[in-house]
Amino acid sequence: MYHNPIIPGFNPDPSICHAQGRYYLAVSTFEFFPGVTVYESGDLVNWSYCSSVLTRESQLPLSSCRDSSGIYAPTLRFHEGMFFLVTTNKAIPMNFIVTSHDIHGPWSEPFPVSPMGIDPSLFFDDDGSCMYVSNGTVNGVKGIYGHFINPYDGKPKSEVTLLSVCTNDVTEAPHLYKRGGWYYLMVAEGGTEYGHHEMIFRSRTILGPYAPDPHNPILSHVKRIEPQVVYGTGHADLIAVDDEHWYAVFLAFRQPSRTHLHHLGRETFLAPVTWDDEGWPVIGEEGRVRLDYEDLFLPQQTQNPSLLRIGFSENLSRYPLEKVRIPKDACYVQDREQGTMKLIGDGDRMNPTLLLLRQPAFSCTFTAILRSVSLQGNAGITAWYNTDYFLKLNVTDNGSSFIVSLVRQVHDFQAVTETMTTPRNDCLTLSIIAEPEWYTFVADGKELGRASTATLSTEGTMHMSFTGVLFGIYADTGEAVFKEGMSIR
Ligand code: 6LW
Repeated sequence: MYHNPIIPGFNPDPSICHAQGRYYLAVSTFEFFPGVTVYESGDLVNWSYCSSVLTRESQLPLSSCRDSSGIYAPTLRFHEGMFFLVTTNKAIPMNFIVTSHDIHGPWSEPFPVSPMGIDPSLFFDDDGSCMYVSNGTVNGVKGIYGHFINPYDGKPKSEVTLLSVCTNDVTEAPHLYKRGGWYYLMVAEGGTEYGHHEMIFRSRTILGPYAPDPHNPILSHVKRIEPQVVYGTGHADLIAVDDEHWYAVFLAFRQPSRTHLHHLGRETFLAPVTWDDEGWPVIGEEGRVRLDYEDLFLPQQTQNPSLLRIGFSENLSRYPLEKVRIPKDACYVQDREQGTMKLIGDGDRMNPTLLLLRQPAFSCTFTAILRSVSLQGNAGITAWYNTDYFLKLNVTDNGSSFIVSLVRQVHDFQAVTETMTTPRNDCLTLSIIAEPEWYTFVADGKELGRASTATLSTEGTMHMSFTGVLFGIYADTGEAVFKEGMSIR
């Protein structure tokens, strides 16, 4: 029995590989730093944070990155003892590969690969050759293109070949597989929103021509069937546990309530894949997937991915913490002995001082404990979508009391809607209580106010908005000390 999403919250564009007895799954991270989050699992259903791939500014130059630009969909592969990750930095733009013998890194400096197009992918054939595949437009023809490369330096080894013409306006996330003497080319179509779906083609030779599966799409929730919670299924990657048992990981988003909006972002789902008599894969139940699966082949899901507690006395690289664009190390002062984290805000709107964790469930509570704010400081906790959309429980210290405010940033408008004063005790517990339609902000046990989750919905946050809500602590100006840690429960 397992429950979807297997990796909840903002974890889109999953790509999976198997290495040394474990499964590793990489997701895209856009303007967030570090880049490309990797999760690991021994059984496909219980996942935990493993590592992040792009951890140095030289690998992840995001200074000119607008919101939802930066790192687009990655593909993660393992071949002859080496991990290969290929992805796009939209902010430059550049497609590149990084390699590492160890999934925990350090990963190599990026080396570029072309042609440019998004969602690049690598396929290692039985003879060890490596094909690089991506979408793109060559000589005015929009399609999926492939050519052989040296995966250790990205250099081309053959001409670029058109594998498949795009018949849909948006065709992306191409992945190649081999089974039973066929090469399969799987792609997502329709854009990553409500029209998203997955198609498959096959050929006896890697260069094509690729013929479509007569049952396409092989994954689609485009047709609304009430009651519907899961939307936008697509961007899939396949994994074989053995010859008979195949699974697909893919992205989808959940709509929690009567509002036709979603704010957790695109999440990672898992569904069984069966092969029909003609040798075509079927994802889920003829392309529809469920939240709950009773899968006797897989073990029981025992981990609750929505609970997280991190302590400031711990090594924080064990946790999927994110910052934005180019974080400044000097603005984060962790004292592991004291179990505190001092944040220093320098008023830099584009590279703010904050420490974020993805919101993993519609209903959950995020809590942090503030010990002090000094030097005309503004600090607190936030429900963060991006630099133009966030909610903050902001605290200032006037020497005798804490002043707590609810700050809302929506589009180009910022307002302080509620304010209260609390006694200046040793510390101040701050919480965001999330429910499907509301965030309630609480300081010192007292409810300050609530804000609609619609404020932070992907639909409401402008065109080309690909991320989701994260919770965290921040300091905009001055210094703030947080103690113990942060928790989501
Ligand atoms: C991703 C691509 C997409 O690379 O959005 O619209 C990009 N589709 O598959 C960001 O997730």
